Amino acid sequence: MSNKKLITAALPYANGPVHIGHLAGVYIPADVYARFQRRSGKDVAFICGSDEHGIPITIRAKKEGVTPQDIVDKYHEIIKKSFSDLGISFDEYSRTTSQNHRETSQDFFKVLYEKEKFTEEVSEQYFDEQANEFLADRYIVGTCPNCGNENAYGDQCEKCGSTLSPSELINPKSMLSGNVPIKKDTKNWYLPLNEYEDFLNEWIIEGHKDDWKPNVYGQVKSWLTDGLKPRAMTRDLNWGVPVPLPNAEGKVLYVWFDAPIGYISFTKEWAEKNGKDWKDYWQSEESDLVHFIGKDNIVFHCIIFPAMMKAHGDFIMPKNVPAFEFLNLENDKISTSRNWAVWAHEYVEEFPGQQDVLRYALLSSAPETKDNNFTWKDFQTKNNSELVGIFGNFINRVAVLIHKYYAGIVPQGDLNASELHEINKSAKEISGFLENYEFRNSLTALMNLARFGNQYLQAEEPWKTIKDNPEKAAHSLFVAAQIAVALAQLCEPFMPFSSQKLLNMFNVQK
Ligand code: B3M
Ligand code: ZN
Repeated sequence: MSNKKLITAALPYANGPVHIGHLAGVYIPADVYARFQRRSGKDVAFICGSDEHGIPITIRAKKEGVTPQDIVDKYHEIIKKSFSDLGISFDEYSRTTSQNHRETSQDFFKVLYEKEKFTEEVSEQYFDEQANEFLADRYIVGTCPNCGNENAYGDQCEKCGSTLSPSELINPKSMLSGNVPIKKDTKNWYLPLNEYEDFLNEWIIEGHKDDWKPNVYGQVKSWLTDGLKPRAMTRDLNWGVPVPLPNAEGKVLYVWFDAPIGYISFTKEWAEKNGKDWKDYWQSEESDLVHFIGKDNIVFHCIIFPAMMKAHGDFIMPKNVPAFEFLNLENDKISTSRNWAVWAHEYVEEFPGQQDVLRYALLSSAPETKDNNFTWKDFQTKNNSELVGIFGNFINRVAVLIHKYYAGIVPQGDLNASELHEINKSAKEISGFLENYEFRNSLTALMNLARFGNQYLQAEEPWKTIKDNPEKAAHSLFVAAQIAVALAQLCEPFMPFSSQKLLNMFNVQK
């Protein structure tokens, strides 16, 4: 088994803060997995950073009347702080506007270019003569051919939900100047994804039928069944990593070309600071690469980025891509534009010291296999009846009883076979589930150990036996303390803040 775990979490766009949907569907599960692997003695690199290029950034900048750089500077800091406040234990959290990332992604592009992996294609694109810019699909508005909505975008009509291309719009207008755009020829570099179909079929469809999640496997299969087409890896835009070729002025790398390379650039930054070699993680069969993402990113992580890495030739393929579905809030789709979300940075402010409650609540309703729902009522129930009522209650009873009868010193003892078995069984269950990306089940297994602890105390009744059978009472509380310590250790990936407090309280190590 490989000793290195290269764990990545999707790079959030630095065009707004992160919300509970992002946390439940990517960052908290990824963090649990990374912490669990570290506890298991693996050499972990847990890598993330802000995605600071692409249209989402420039649109936000236009809306706020500031530059794209202003936008990414602002949101990078907010996002980074929320992650650290919530205990997301990235080994590196960087950003795609770093100089190192620019060089790394340009070098990657040049390797593909020199190996003649790209095709050059000229196509007609809408161009705004007044703004002197080619228009990204999102920058064109017009009438939807399907429902007549006059404010449909070049890529989508938000009224009827249909996917569009700019040339389908009736009466297209540029959002930059309001003028009617002209069509103009432009040359871009394409990656012929169709040439990677055999490789992808063999690697994923044949090779990962049984170990990848059905939602991921199914999506990849349907893309491959439909057939892949060449996809432009460059864009006519003025925000992004410049295409490193002569005569490519005004062209940048497609954001989905540079962003996943961010995983590599950020690993380099981390490795340099820590005296490691990034290649041991990216270019060695001794390393397991795992991408945590949301379901809307599956095609990029299972088809496009692997095709890029295959074309390059030096990189390993991901072992798994555990993609999550979406989380709704109070039965309604989370929406940034409608401000329907629980924002991570606001939660941290409004519930100081309660990070583990959110981690617990979001994990237990993580959208693992289908979309799921978050409600405040449920959040409250999970806190009151599970965290406080079962877990906290057990720990508290153990601590109170040991203080009361033994002045706070755990009585000496030995675990008998069945007591030992019970604790080990929980530890095994938790790790079995986590190895399998079953986060909800692993959390249930953890809580079951606390439930067992409560039942054990109830059956043993040390508060009674202390009077006529003090030896039995001492044994019961010794066992209860072992369960409590096991809980303190085993809960670390899920609830790192509480774990630390409990470990201090029991004066033991991770
Ligand atoms: N920024 C998209 C998203 O947040 C994107 C992920 C990049 S991962 C390389 O959906
Ligand atoms: Zn429409």
